[in-house]
Amino acid sequence: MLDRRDVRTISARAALLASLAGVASCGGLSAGDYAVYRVALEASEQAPGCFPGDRPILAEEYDATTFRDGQTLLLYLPTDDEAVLDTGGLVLKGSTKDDPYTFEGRSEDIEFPFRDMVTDADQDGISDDVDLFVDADKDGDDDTDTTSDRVVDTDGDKRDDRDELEDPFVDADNDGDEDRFREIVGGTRMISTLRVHITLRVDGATVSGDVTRTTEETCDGDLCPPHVDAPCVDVQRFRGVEVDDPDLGFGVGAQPAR
Ligand SMILES: [Ca+2]
Ligand SMILES: [Ca+2]
Ligand SMILES: [Ca+2]
Ligand SMILES: [Ca+2]
Repeated sequence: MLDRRDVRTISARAALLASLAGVASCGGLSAGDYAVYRVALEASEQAPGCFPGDRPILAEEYDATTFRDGQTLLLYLPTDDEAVLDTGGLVLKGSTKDDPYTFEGRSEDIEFPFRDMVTDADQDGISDDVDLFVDADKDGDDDTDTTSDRVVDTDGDKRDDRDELEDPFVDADNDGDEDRFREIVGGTRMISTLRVHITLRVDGATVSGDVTRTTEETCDGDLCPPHVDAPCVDVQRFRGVEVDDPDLGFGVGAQPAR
């Protein structure tokens, strides 16, 4: 089981290996070239943040396996500077200037969890409870001041819109929806981030490296929970060999391998 210090140590080691490798070219590939590798992935090592409440489930600490997951990696160079790694499920971009190769991908999923149905008669997006000037009938007079604005009747049914008992349904635009209410979305955002980082060391016809997946939940706004779980860092190491004359099928119409 990895803790954060272990993750940092691995990162430091990876950086050291990268610097020791120097500036030698990555496998001698240039624009238009590709290489296919079949690799065996070890069981993943997960940081405490991958478990509910950041607490690893005790029994899982004793889990062990010597089985490996098999995966095919396709490395190709669209340009002399750009390296792309297709893992079958994800396609990640990297640079040919890195040795070993490093590939990065990142996605963000943003949710606005707080929504509320409020009165917003003038539909300006500000709840009328806190709206300093409400003017649904657009006559320039504040609807909340019954002295200056004596009648507000946007749907022309001769019933004052401000009194829900007098006018129980206001629908000036005839779309079947009540005009005085509106769903307001709170400013608080929950952000789910996935980052994938792959290091790929090419040594002749063999490869090795690691896949680090980091998933993180963060919150931005006034209504955030006091505690958000630590990021889940999941590391899988792999080793493999280059496959000569691979029989590959991709995308639409691709034939499954036999
Ligand atoms: Ca309003
Ligand atoms: Ca008005
Ligand atoms: Ca009315
Ligand atoms: Ca309406």
